Amino acid sequence: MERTLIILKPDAVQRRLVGEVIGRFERKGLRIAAMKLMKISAETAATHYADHKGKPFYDSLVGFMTSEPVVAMVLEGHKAIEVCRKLMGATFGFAAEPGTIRGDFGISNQFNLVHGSDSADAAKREIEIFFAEGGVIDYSVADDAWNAAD
Ligand code: 3AN
Repeated sequence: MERTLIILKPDAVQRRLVGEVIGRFERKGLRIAAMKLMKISAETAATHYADHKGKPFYDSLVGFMTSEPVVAMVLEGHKAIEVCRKLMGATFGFAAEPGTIRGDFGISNQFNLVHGSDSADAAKREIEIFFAEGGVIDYSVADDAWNAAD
């Protein structure tokens, strides 16, 4: 079992796509291990996007992510990181394949609805940033064994 940090960005919340996007992750076979509606502070955004500091879109990205509430969640499941990235689609909405979240609901570069950790190291780091106070719940679901079987 693997965990990943997913953020439904301000555009997903503003466009009332929270249920639609979470539904796609759930239907695929991932379970919610933690979830909260929150406003991201400037400090949290700077820590989370430290790798992008200095890039031309950095200030606008941090401004966008801190502008309105987001839903931060930890999803858990077999190969959760890769599965979520595939469901999300390519970074830019205009390039993302139809059938993916970004491909179906957006056309923008930066307003691309959802963030998902891109590696195991990133997932660990990002879960610690967004759920520093804890709140990630360990539990199992009935089909865990089916999903993890070869
Ligand atoms: P992903 O979210 O697919 O992992 P990253 O990590 O390369 O993509 O970029 C993080 C976020 O920064 C993206 N989700 C997007 O919102 C924004 N971003 C990345 N590249 C650009 C760009 N060239 N112009 C505007 N925004 C960008």
